[in-house]
Amino acid sequence: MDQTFLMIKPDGVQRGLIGEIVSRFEKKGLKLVAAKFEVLPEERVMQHYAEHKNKPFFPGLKSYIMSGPCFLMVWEGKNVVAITRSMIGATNPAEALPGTIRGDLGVEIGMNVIHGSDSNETAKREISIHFKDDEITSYERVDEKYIYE
Ligand code: DAT
Ligand code: MG
Repeated sequence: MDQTFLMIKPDGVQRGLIGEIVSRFEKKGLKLVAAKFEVLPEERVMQHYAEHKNKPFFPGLKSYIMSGPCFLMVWEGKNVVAITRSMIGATNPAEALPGTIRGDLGVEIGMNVIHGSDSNETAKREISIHFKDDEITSYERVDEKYIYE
């Protein structure tokens, strides 16, 4: 089954949106297989955002992402990367459609509530940055036979 890395950023945590956001993915029929709550250490922020390290917005992004605890998760499901990216919405909440997490819950690009991996390859890389293999569980959800044909 496909997996993805999702992370509620410090603004989402501070605004009390963890439950709202987790609830959306649960109700969709996706399966939570790992989670942790922590302030990200600098080393993992650098690995996670390696592709952005030379961008002008990187210093602001780094201090924002380390400004408080994040809620890190691994979710599993068929096509989970594409499904969660579409549920998250466009990078800039001002452009994200209503009904998406960023479209419903955010205003500015620098406070866009949640991170989600953008491909299966990125998901594997990001999961391995933030979780050890033995922190990822494997179980059956009782409703799976009414989610998958
Ligand atoms: P996404 O989070 O939608 O995958 P991304 O990978 O292009 O977007 O960028 C990572 C994060 O960096 C994004 O969630 C918010 C921030 N960011 C991206 N572009 C930005 C910009 N032009 N100004 C400020 N922050 C930006
Ligand atoms: Mg990205």
